[in-house]
Amino acid sequence: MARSRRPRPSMIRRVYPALALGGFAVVVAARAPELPARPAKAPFAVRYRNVVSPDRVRVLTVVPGEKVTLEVAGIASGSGFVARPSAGQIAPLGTAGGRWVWSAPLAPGRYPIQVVSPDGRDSVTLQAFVVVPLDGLQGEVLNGYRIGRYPAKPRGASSYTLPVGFVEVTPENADVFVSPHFRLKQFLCKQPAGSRRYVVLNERLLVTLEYVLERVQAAGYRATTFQVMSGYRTPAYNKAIGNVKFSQHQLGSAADIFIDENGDGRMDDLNGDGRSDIRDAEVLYRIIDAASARPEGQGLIGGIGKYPPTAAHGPFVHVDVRPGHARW
Ligand SMILES: [Ca+2]
Ligand SMILES: [Ca+2]
Ligand SMILES: [Zn+2]
Repeated sequence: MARSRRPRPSMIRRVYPALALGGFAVVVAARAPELPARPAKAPFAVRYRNVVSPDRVRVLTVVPGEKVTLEVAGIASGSGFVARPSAGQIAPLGTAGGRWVWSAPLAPGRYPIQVVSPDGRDSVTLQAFVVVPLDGLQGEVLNGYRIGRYPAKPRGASSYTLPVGFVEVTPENADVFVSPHFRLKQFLCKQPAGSRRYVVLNERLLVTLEYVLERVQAAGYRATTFQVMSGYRTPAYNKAIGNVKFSQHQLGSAADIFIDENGDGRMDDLNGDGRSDIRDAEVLYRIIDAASARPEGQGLIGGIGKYPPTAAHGPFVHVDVRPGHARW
């Protein structure tokens, strides 16, 4: 089966010569000039809750005043590591180093925390967001943004847990990276909105998307990121489009994705047959399914579904981080 292998000549990195800053030539990737030049992963991991990953940018959502344990992992000793919060209080845990409790501020907003290696050369940024708690939702609207009503948890459904709250998306924070290859705004619900918008983000979903992207690249396909056709869906929007009542999208735990390196807004021709159809979604689906079975993929991938194109959209793959295993 023919594949679009990387690198292809079209993926040329442009060099802007005269931008010499103190003698350094500035090199940027043509399609994503804002991405940092250094690798997406740090030589150490940071753990909080049930999330552990060396991604240099991570998302952390907390309720106002919440205390979260942060821990350096994946190396022999956490001694000498420093955690620098932009707000809130940080206190070391134990004497071995590399463990802290962060007490989040009370006001909703973004409060990045840097975890820096002993030599100061490596760091991981936790994009911490204090959310507007779910119980701050009065009726079905939050500050003019229509949320709708979360269905009560069905009995015995472990895969459905109500979100703790909402991240406010503003013009100032919409473009921030919540993982090395994904921005906050990519997960917004596709519903009409005024200036104040809200999103629910599952921290593990970002780790999963980064892992899947890595596996796609390892399989020889060109993918600098995924296009997120649908990330978070408010219950109001989910109902309006007639989706299942307990959709993982309402929890910020699912993304409908496709690869679009040629920028035509549609899944690329991954199997090289000259068409963009369900077979290309199947290529991506199989990679994600295989990724879920690998040791490092344990617990990262819950549901995977593949979808053919319609008049409204091209082919895509749904991936979510529900507990357990679902395939369709
Ligand atoms: Ca395309
Ligand atoms: Ca194809
Ligand atoms: Zn979906």
